[in-house]
Amino acid sequence: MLELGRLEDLPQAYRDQLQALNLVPLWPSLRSVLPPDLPTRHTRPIHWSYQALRPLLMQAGELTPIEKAERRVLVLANPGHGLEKMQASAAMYLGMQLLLPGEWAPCHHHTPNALRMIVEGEGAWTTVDGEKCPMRRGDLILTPTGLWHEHGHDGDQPVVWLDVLDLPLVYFLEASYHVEGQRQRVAPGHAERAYARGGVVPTRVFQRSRKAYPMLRYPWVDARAALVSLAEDQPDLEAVQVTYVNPETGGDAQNILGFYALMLRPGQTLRLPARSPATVFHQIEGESEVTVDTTTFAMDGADTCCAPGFTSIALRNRSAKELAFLFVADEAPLHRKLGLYEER
Ligand code: 1HN
Repeated sequence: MLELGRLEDLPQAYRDQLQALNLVPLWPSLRSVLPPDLPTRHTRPIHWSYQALRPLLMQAGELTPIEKAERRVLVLANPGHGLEKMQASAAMYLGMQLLLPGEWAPCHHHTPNALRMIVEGEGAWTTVDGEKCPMRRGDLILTPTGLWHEHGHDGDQPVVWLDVLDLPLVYFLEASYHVEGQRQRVAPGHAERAYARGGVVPTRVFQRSRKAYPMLRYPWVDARAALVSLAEDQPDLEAVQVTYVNPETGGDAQNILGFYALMLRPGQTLRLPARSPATVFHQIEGESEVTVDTTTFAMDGADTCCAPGFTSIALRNRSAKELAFLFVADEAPLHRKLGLYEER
């Protein structure tokens, strides 16, 4: 490969003149923005233990009232990006949010897309675009760009969920902002009932317009049952995985990030190809092991980890008897839309 000139090779007076005119020579930086064969990734393989973070999240509940937080969240930040950037990967933000009994996280909407994966507790709900969605372990609730949302809690135990947002990307695009609103009026209907079975969708006889996001809550009982029946139907299927989709289009549930649920049979090891997007794993049930290139994480209940793009990933169910279930989030829809998606 051609050896390129360095900045120091240029006379200081010349460099000063460039700087005064807001000009930069490309060649000293060309290799760093366009490295050979493999992109530079700031995203590091990182694991966040739920057992370790939970006491600190509960402490946040004592230290900071909801009125002083709006959203009481500990961000799962990737040190490779710098903790202050609050990024798990180039496009993904992750946070563990705590809502205590009786609390209300006020209504707003914003440009980044959000998703909740419920971790523990009962009795909380989030109202998205007028639909009141109960929150139970493993449920996935979409909060797509621009839709009003607020969280409340009528139960008697803390409720915790994992937030996944495309905030780093939207912020990078200088398109991130929010709008405050009033408590929503709850409309009748729960789309997960209207879209309860695969293969059939409601016929729109009188209703002309279609919602961009027809289904907001994806109950864990249904996703889990889909995985179990897929595994029973196809005993030789290696990757027992389902994609959370928009039931009207069959496309990804949201535009930027992709969401999936994956089942590992007892003792199973699943090797995934290296792909361009970064991936996040969250243990819903059972215990597994995630190996990213040469780094191995033991995943216990509600643990979360991330893998940079272009790494090889192996998933292993650590139990010889029990099934293991993982929630997976990635940047694949974004990479596909941009024409950047690769598998190696
Ligand atoms: C947000 O609006 C929520 O609505 C959670 O619960 C996390 C992180 C960054 C920006 C907005 C929520 C968020 C957020």
